Amino acid sequence: MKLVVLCALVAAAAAWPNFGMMADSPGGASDAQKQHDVNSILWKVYEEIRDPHLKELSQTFDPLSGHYDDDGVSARRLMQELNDERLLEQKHWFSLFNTRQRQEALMLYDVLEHSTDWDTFAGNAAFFRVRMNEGEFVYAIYAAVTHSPLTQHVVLPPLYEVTPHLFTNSEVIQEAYKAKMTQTAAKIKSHFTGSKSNPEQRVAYFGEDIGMNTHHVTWHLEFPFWWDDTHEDHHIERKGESFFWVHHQLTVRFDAERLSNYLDPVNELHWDDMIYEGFAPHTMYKYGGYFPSRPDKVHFEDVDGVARVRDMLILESRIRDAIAHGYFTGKDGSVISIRDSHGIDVLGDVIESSTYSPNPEYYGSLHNTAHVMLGRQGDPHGKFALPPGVLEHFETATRDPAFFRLHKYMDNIFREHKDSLPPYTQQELEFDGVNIDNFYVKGNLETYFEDFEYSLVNAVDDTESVDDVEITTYIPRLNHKEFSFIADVTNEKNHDVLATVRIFAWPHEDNNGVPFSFDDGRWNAIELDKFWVMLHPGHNHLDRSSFDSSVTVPDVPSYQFIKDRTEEAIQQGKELHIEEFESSLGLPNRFLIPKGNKDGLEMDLVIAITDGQADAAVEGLHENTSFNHYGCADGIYPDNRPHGYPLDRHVDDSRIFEELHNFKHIQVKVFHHE
Ligand SMILES: [Cu+2]
Repeated sequence: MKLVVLCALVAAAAAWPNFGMMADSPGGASDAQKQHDVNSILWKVYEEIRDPHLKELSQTFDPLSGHYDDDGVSARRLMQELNDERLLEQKHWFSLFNTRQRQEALMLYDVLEHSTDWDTFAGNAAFFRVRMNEGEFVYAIYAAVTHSPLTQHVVLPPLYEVTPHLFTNSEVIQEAYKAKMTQTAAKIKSHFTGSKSNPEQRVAYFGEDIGMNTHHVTWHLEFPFWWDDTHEDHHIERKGESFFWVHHQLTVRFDAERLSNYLDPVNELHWDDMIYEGFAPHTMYKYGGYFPSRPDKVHFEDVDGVARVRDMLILESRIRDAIAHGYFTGKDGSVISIRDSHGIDVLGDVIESSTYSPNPEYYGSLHNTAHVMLGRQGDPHGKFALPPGVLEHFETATRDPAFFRLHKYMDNIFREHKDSLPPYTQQELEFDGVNIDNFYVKGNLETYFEDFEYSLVNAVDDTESVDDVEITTYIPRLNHKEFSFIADVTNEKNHDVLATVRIFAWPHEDNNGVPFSFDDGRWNAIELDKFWVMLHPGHNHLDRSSFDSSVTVPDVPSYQFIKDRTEEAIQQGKELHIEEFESSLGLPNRFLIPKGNKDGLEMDLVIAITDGQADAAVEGLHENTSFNHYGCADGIYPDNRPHGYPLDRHVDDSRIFEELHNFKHIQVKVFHHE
């Protein structure tokens, strides 16, 4: 429910009959009160609860007496597990890819999701916070706040300040402990993992950016692979396709960052090939030791209890067979055709795999198993009792450069399917009566690094009798100057027409200076923006700021900022207004364009204006362009077209595009300012 108005309204109205405006927030508490409780329940999550009311609730609340829309089935189930002492101990690592741990976290998610009033939600949160594993607890809270109609307007505090260990180098964490022990305030400099002898270090700012990590974690929270329609109140539309798209965009963006840093695009990882790049995470669990390392150039090994390399090859060939056939086989032997625009959605469900996969028994779970396989290559037989690897957490996965190689492997499977569809014809792409006369960028495409500071106060242990000292860390992060896309567009009709504006860019040439073909370029296209406008008869001047891009969101504000604003609202009896931060699903706006370089990273920039009436799945899109294009977990996805349209299909003859009046293709350069 964290998505913008357009998506949220549709589902909330259906799922929650009492849904109203912010003032009478559903569930019997104000938004500010809910925000206060969520802030407090996640604060110092490894310590005792500090908020007196929640602390009392943790002792007095009885989950069996709460109000639920499932007759208390979920609450009774979790209480039974608790009383039977089957739940994972506290102060132990947690990984979502561990089946039993995930089930436990989801048992609590179910209890919260089925709570119909705030007293029940907050009571359960307090009760289980002191009785369940902290990692499971945090996951359940994040998932429930994301999806519960009760928490529609609650802003989740940045995960990197709730569980900083997963985002911060261990050297910095140790400094933080020292600062706490000596009661000396500290502002600690963070470095990216690795040394300058490692070429991968040049792009570590991408995989280790905490805003990018937040985007990735949030996507997986909004579109969970465990989401089961039989237990939830709605179906998540185009989840498999969104899985493809969000990872495709990370893949092509990472390659653009590499080209800017004079590195070759990544090669795909393969089961019968070597894993060339090793990785030393320099990250530790709060409880459970260091994340395991992997040396350079190791061959994939079977992982005990997970899968054999051979199993992975078999799964892959079954999926490739289905692509070649143009259909999957369902559990009951039914034929599920994928030779159309919807095919990518089925393929995404199969590859991830999610509960939406038509036949997980046969096609397996390529993505999730691959993450665990790769994560365990440091200790495949469990000889050293190491905890899960970075790839076994969405928070940490992108730190390992092998993540992008693994996703390139899956991205190429997706491409095989997309290439099996017929190219769009000129007729399909035309938008009659609409001409783009001029297209350019106003302002400079210029990137730079800035220092970003965040708090580590939740990383260290303490007790109520020991005062907090300020402990923060700062790390460089990529940003860009503001610029605008300008398009002069003529509408030859004598009435208004609704139009969809789609803007993409791709690097002009590879690391050897060889220009990409239009077909390769368009596959590597970074989506920069998508919005709807009403074109009036005659001339229209479109001026779209880079800060308004629907691909991106503002960075999540600090935990302290959210707490301060909440307390202010409560004290003054006012409404809380932090809605611009309700969704952290998009990429941080800082990451809109890839880092430039001193020669200027040459890019192809294209704009396509297509028929908005045919594209729009919802009314009024031109009045509210702030939807998030990475998907719409709880409502109708606004665009009828496939993600990446009109560049999503193979292009035999680029003249088809170049001759369109509703398409423009220019070259630009992105510079970097040291
Ligand atoms: Cu992912």
